[in-house]
Amino acid sequence: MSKRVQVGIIGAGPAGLLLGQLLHKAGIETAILERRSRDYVLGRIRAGVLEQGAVGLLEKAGCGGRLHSEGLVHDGVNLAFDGELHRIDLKDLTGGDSVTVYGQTEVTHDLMDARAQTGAETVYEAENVRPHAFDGESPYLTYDKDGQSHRIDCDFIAGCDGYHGVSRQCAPPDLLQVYERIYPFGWLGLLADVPPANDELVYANSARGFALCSMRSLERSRYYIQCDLSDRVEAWSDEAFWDELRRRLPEDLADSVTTGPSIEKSIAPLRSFVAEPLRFGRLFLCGDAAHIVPPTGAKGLNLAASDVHYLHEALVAYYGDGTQAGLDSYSAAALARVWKAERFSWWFTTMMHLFPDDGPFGQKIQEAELDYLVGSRAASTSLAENYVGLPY
Ligand code: FAS
Ligand code: PHB
Repeated sequence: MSKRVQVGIIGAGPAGLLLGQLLHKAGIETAILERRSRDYVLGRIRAGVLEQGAVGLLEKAGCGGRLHSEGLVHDGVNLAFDGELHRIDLKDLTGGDSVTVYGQTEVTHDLMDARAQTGAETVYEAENVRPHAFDGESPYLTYDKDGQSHRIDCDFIAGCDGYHGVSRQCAPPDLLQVYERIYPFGWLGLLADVPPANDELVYANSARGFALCSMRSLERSRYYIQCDLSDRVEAWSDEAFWDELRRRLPEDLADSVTTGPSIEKSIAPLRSFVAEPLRFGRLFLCGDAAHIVPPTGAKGLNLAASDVHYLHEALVAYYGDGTQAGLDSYSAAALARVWKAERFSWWFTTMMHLFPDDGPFGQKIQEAELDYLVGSRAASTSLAENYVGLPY
């Protein structure tokens, strides 16, 4: 079966769904092909913090309702080390900016519901999705569904299919340059229906390793502890998690942790990764398909949003008056912001985690960096402006 749309999108994660929604609002016809089921995509527990830029795009996509009624606006974030809590006043240091705590699951839910209302083509459980002929003027997508082969002709293809997707794999190897750093630890995350230990996020550097106190609402908490790459989630009972988490927090905060049964528990590896360029003819890479950051800086989902911003603007200009300028500058514009977020995420990860191989000198450097950071308005401002999100 064959069909034609203007933009074919691979992947129904935040990048694909947000791009589809913004293009729909601009009268541009899209089709989204997602290999998993709707419920599987919604079942993935991932990001929790939105920059103001991402909030603005979700409002533009018509998905600001629940975000504003249920999202939690945070004017500050906290660093814990040497038994003390140090607040970074995001709002004061950035002249009024903040972040919104609203889980990626909810973002995806809102975007899926909005997409469904448009009636635009969205195929879940699409198998063997592949982009074709994107080096020419007439690219197309093929996929299988219920034993039938399908083709979608389009003007452009957006590869929004994440780190393990097919798009980047189809890029000409001689044109693709990748940059990567693998961290020698992972994050063990736990989700529980218990009130958060603190009203704002707390990033903790302790002699036993990193910990993060986050949340999804005032009734649902999200915690992480740094773990070994050899760790298996089955080896961590809820009790063992809660005990280790509290050992890594200042005493007063540890006493404020409400424990309870986990509703999700998983281990994620940490890597920094960037693929360049983001354009191959009429195929554009967007979001995790193009780059990965360690979640320390809460940038992954937010970078997907800024890529979508640049690509959506470029496509609207192309279909508006035929200009190619935005399409031609997409890769450089998106990568300029990506690399700044990669730097911030690498810096924050390096400062907050235990690197046993760095020895006592490395530990002392971390202590000096943290001491300088909380004692210098200039250093705190740098953290704050990166955390709330640099301008698009
Ligand atoms: P996604 O990976 O979300 O979506 C890609 C979609 O494409 C998926 O639905 C996938 O099923 C689909 N797909 C893949 N291959 C396909 C194919 N061949 N055909 C069709 N569809 C295909 N970010 C943060 O900011 N904070 C965090 O705490 C955080 N935690 C994370 C934990 C984990 C385990 C992971 C993996 C990521 C985490 N991230 C976090 C980053 C994450 O939020 C991503 O940045 C975000 O999901 C990016 O969205 P997309 O680019 O849409 O990619
Ligand atoms: C989360 O709530 O999942 C979260 C928040 C901030 C981060 C990473 C993850 O930096």
